[in-house]
This record gives sequence, C-alpha cells and structure tokens, in this order.
Amino acid sequence: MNQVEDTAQKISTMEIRGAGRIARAAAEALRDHASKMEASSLEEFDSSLSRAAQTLLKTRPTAVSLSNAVMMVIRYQGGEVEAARQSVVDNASRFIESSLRAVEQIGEIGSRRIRNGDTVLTPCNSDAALWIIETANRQGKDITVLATESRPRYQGHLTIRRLEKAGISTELIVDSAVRSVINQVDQVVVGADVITVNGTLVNKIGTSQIALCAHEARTSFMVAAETYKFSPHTIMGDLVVIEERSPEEVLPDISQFRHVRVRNPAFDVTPHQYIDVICTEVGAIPPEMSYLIIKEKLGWELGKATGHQP
Ligand code: RUB
Repeated sequence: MNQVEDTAQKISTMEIRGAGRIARAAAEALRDHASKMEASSLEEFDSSLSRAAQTLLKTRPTAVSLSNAVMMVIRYQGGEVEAARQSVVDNASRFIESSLRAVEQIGEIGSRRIRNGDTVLTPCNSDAALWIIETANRQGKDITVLATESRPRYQGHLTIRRLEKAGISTELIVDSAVRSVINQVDQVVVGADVITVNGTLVNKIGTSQIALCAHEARTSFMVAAETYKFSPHTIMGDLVVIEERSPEEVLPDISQFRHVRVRNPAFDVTPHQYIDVICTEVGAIPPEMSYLIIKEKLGWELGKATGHQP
C-alpha cells in the first residue's frame, strides 16, 4: 500500500482525525506521492496527482480543510515534470508548516479572551481549541476545563488525556449534561470543521446544542479555526455535506432490531448568531467577516469563483 492509500484508510477509519491533522496528513501523502511518482510527461504527472488527490478527497466529506489543503498542494507551477514535482513538494511543506504555525497563533489570540479563574467548556477534541486553553494555562491563568465525552467516538477522552498531561484540572461530563452545568461556564471554546461564507459553523455533532445552551445562558462562545477551515465553495451557494458514519459506531449489534434504524450524523450546524468570535491565525473576527477571509486569504471572490485561484 502506498502512502496515499495508507493515509486515506487512516483518515476514513479515524486513526487520523481532526480537521487540521487530516489536512496535514493529506499534504504529506501528496508530497510523498509527487516526490516518488514516475512520470515521463506532464500529462502523466497530472493524471497520477489528480488520482491521488481524489483518493484522499473521498475519505471524509465534511472537512473543507482536506479539499483546501489538497487544492493548495496540487496547484503547481512549471512546464515540465521536475519543476512540477518540486513545486508540489514545496507547496506541501509550506502548507504543513503554516498550518502548525496557525494553531500556535490561534492559541495566542484566543488565550487573551480567557481570564484567570475561568471555567472553559470544550467538546470533542480540537487541536486549535486546546491550543487556546493550553496557552492560557502556560500564561499562568488558573483554568478549569469541562470536557464533554462526545459520543459515539468519545473524542472527549483524547481531550482529558491531553489536559491531564498539561496539568490542567478537568471535569469530564456526558454530552447531555451541558445545560445542567452551563451556568458554571465562562467560555465555550470549540474547533471547526467548516465555516461557511455567512459565518455558520459546522463542527462535531452536539456543538450546536452547546451553542444554544450558551446563547440562552449568555455564555461566551468562541470558535478556533485556521483560515483553511473556511469554505470557498459556499460563496457559490454550495451546501456543506454532513458526513453520516456507520450505525455500528452507535449500536454495535443492530441485527437484533428489525424496526430500528440508527442514525449517526458526525457533524452539526451552528448559526452565526450564536458565535461571539472566531479566532483565526490572522485575528479574532466576528463570524460576519467570513467572506473576507475567503476572499483575502483563500483567493476566492464573489462573481469570479469559478474555480480555485492562486
Ligand atoms: C473533530 C472535530 C473538531 C474539528 C477541529 O471531528 O469536529 O472539532 O475537526 O479540530 P472528528 P482541529 O473527530 O470526527 O474528526 O482543531 O483539531 O482541526
């Protein structure tokens, strides 16, 4: 199995998960593919690269980080094979580096909104959200974290392990306990799989219920999102596809039921009205500014968005 197939399988089975990690793994796999591929013409190079890109793109339908990363990596310069190969390798390295730097910058920016003594609620397991919490902790702020389990895959367990390592006091709660505890929470911090042109957030299932509770309780709701989590396709009116995963993740033995169907949507949609701020690597912005990120950072513009642009 080559690295593209191996990475695609790991992303599908969620051995590699989280929108940022998925994007970096795809960039790494394309870099490996481009550097090892045998191609005697640019046409051969193109078709092999686009087959590899398609294999990766099919793995998880919601994460726009994946398609943004793939597009940034395969957009090469150079009129012959060796120049194209080098260009793809450089694009991938640049993407990986800037993506790692972005989460650090988000940590710096988001941590300014966290005060000494705050209780922070975070669902699932978002690297960007955790950078905010860990950075605030490193600044000497005394924080308590409430982590939700995030069924059915229990990504909350990854979160409590990471916070344990960082020495941050953490309480684990079941997903349905959020409304019971929301009045003890000062800040909700969540990651993002997708941000649409109007600032709508698509993130782990359960996020929108948390946002609703936070809105009702007037608790601040902060999103941590690198700019490559914004979806250029939404300026063309495309809707975000919500991934439905296997029923066995929810109920391992479904065969004993004849009249029951298990539904397992992996993500949900939070309206921009429930979001106070989106922390990106270029600054903390209101969700209403999402179009500007898509235009200025991703190079897609209304009326011109017929394909990806440099
Ligand atoms: C993970 C999830 C995360 C975002 C952002 O879902 O919804 O909040 O991907 O994560 P899954 P990060 O476990 O299904 O991949 O900040 O790490 O990119």
